[in-house]
Parts: sequence; structure tokens; C-alpha cells
Amino acid sequence: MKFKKLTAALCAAVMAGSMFATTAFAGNVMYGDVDLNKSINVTDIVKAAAHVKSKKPLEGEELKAADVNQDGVVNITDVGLIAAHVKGKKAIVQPARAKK
Ligand SMILES: [Ca+2]
Ligand SMILES: [Ca+2]
Repeated sequence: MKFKKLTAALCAAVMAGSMFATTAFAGNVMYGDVDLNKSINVTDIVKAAAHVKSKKPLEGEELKAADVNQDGVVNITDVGLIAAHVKGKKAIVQPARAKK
């Protein structure tokens, strides 16, 4: 029966779609907030710096949040950006959130 097969394919597509939506939502990190506590402060600089020095690598959401300039790597540039934000020199501009 072709219809049954199509329904199964549709179900799989919907499930994959909802999984993607969950991932997208989880991806809404605050850039610079490395420890994910909703505020950007000196702790986040320390965490990002420890990652850059390979002392304590970040992963997942933390890694995403630490990549402030979103160039795919967390390095001293990102640490500098977080530091500038904390010192009140240059605020980190958060990307526009997807509107629903
Ligand atoms: Ca934080
Ligand atoms: Ca970066």
C-alpha cells in the first residue's frame, strides 16, 4: 500500500522537523554568557579564557555562547570581546531572535 508508506514518511518528516525546532530553540544562546546564567560577567571571561588556553574546553551551548563574533572558533578575540563587554567598553550585540 503506497498510502501507508507515504504516511510513515510524513510522520518521520514531522518528527525530524520538531527535533530541528528543539535544536534551533536550544541554540538561542546569549553570546558572551559562557556559563549560561543569563548574565555576562567576569566568570564568563574566565571560562572563555580557560577554553582558549585549553585548560578546560567548552562544549555544546557553552562553546556556542563563547563564540561571540560567530566565526566558528573560540579564541582570544572572543575573550577580548567578552572582556570589553564586562568592562563596559563595547557591548556584545546579540543577534536578532527568530520571531514566531
Ligand atoms: Ca554568565
Ligand atoms: Ca570567535
